[in-house]
Amino acid sequence: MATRLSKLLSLVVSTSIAATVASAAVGGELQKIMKARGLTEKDVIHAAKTYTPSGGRDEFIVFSSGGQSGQIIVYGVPTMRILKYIAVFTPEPWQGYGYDEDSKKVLREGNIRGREINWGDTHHPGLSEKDGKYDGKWLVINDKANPRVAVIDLKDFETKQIVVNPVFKSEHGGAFFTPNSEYILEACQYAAPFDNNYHPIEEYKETYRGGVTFWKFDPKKGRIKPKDSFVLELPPYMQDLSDAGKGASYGWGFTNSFNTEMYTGGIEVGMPPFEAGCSRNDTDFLHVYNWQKLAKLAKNKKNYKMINGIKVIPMSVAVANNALFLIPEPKSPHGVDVSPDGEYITVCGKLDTHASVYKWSKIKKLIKNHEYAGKDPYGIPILDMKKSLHGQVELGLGPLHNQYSNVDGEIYTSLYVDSQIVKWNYKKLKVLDKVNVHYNVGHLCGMEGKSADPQGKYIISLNKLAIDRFDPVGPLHPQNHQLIDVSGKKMDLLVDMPLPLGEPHQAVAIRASKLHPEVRYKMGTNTKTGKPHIGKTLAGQERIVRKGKNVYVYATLVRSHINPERITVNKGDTVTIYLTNLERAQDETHGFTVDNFDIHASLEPGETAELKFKADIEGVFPYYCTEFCSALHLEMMGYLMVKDPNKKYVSAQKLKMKKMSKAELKAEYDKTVAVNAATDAVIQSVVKFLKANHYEKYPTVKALVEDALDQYGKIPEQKKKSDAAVKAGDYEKAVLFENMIWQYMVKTADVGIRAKDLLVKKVATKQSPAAEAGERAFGEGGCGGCHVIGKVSSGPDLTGVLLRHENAEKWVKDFVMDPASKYNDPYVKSMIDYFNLKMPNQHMNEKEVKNIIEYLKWVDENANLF
Ligand code: RUQ
Ligand code: CUA
Repeated sequence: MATRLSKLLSLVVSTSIAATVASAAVGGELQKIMKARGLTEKDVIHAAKTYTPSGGRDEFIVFSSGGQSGQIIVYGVPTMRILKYIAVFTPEPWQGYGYDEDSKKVLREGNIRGREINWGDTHHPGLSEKDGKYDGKWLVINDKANPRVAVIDLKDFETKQIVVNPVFKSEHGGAFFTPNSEYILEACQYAAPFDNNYHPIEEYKETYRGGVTFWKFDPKKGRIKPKDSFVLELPPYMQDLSDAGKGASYGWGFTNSFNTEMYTGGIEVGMPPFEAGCSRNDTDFLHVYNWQKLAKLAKNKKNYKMINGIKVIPMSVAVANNALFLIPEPKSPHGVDVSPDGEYITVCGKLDTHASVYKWSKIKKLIKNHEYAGKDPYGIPILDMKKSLHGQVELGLGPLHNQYSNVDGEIYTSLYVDSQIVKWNYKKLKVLDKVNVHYNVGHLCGMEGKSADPQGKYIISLNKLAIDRFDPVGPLHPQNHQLIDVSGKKMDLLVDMPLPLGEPHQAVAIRASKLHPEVRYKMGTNTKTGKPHIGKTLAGQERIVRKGKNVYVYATLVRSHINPERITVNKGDTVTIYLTNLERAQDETHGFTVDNFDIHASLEPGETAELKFKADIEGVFPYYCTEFCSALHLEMMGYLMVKDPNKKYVSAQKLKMKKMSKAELKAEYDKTVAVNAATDAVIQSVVKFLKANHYEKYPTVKALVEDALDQYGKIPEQKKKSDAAVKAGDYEKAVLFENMIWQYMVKTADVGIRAKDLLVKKVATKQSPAAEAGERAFGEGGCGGCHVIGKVSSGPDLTGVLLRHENAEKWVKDFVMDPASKYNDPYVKSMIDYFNLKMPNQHMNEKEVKNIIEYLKWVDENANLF
């Protein structure tokens, strides 16, 4: 046991700590926890591999499709912590998506034939590429149910564009970028007529069609250009997953299919079901096409037809130009995945136990020599399967998808039926390892595992069923993503993560360091277009404009008020509210709603949004900020008052309130001014400290100081108004302005003190691990409730406590462990009298108290900073 434990500890404990000390100290406690929670050594190692301490970051960021939620789920690896849901095809109120006018415009780009669609079946997220590597700029995802593709900007993780496929009626094999983000591939799934008319199923072979759409992408602007995009018409085989060639196979694309039988089912007329007829043949077809050539063809009118506003290249044109071929592949295949160098194309046969590895150089040679094994009923040349294959490997039951790693030849494949991930070598055609997953894995996600530069390290298994893995929450279970460490010879399953938001199909992972999201927008930005918003409103420009029955409100939000605070309109008016968040501070988002009107906006720093509604009911409606943004968040509100212009309102003002005398008001004014002067003195002392310690040298501190000064800079304007009120003899108003000054001072001090605390940490001597643990124990043990370092609060200041007593370390230790034993000590007695409080027993252990003493030593070393 002793050796096993020390082996474990050397993994768990940082090697910088002397191993012997560490195992003695941590071992005891760790062992206790392991016993109490029933954890094995292996469990603890898995925890250590995935746990990240508070404030720590992940190495990779995963974008997972949100399935039927129509959203995207963002989480970190290895912690598997969910960071965000990106609203894509579905309204999402927190982000205001679908509840403010600008995001509604994006969502409504997804209307099909003039009709609103408010959900999506998201399947395959794709990251933009440069030279086949992820560049961290754009993310796209497809909707299988309503054939659409959406573009998300990774600067702010917001959906910017949705395009509808005008000819497909269903779509699955997208969205996949070509290696320089020239195009996004989107392959059809269920074949259907390209036009919008009725065609009887008996004419399936003649009038139903499959296809691949090539969406032209502008990688600079991050938008799809539908006018420059085109569709390749394909037979009504059910096209499935696709992948763009890269490296050796750059310029080509690959798409699987099933139901090359072109079976159409018909249970209701006594036919065997679709599933029986569509898997009769031993093989289906891998479609191989040259998108570079097709793109050139699409430039000339004679090569395409316009259908529903998009260019469609007929199969015959593609065939005549040597741009389309078929290769047989084992029946009902699913994933097709091109190797990092583009030379190998691995196809998994859902109903076959094999993976088939095709070799690009062999395919290329057959194409070059026009060596065909035959033609399909539509005249498309078929290449010989054997002559195109590098080889086949028996993997297990239900192979679906593949991911590559950083090791040459290494590939990972999901086995749906066997509930396993298999690691094998696609060059040597050899199985290397298998690991069980829970249960029925669909896709799997490697770290940049489908790019030209896979990073290895982890595989995530995206399981379709969770069954018994989590606490039951009703018959609908969460989905289960499992993280697997693949850095060693054997795969090691680390942890389960439940995902409760639709069935996530595929996920893509990118190195976190490649993402550079913004902290704030340029003031007044329409975030959906990136341009200045027509409703941009700066401080001082707030106004309400009426044009007939339209009322336009130009409003601003800043901690902690909304300007204007009253909006009065007539019943029947259409109200447009432009809101600008004037904050520049990091994470200072304000939300906005008018109660009862089904509108909501989320305003990140610098953002302007537009809300619009018809004030069709009379009444008084509070509006407020919906994000807890500051201590005075609840006060961040106003009233919308909707009057009926045809009604006469009788005044209800009956109560005569006693008013304050002028002398009383003057006294209140003087008191407020004095409080402000005292608060300002505190601020000035903090500013002095910050300057003396060169806050500008530390970017995080500097940003906080700038935020604080932002607030402080608003004071002179309020002061002017206060002075003017005094001059006019209106002390009532002057008091209110002085109060506003105080609010700004509090906000300044709030951030300023945070900056000071941070700066203290930067300039103070480095804390020993024990002192660090002591500070934590001090905080968690509740000591801070009475003791504030550097200040007398409801208990004495502890700076210098170790100098105040003889044999002080022992004295403090005894006192903390058993305060009552010293209640009669004359010094303690005097303190109890002074503060009218007794030091309570916080039941700390000896270790914690020792650490706290180390922390207090560190405090004394740096006493000049507090
Ligand atoms: S699919 S579980 Cu919709 Cu990507 Cu294979
Ligand atoms: Cu702004 Cu709450």
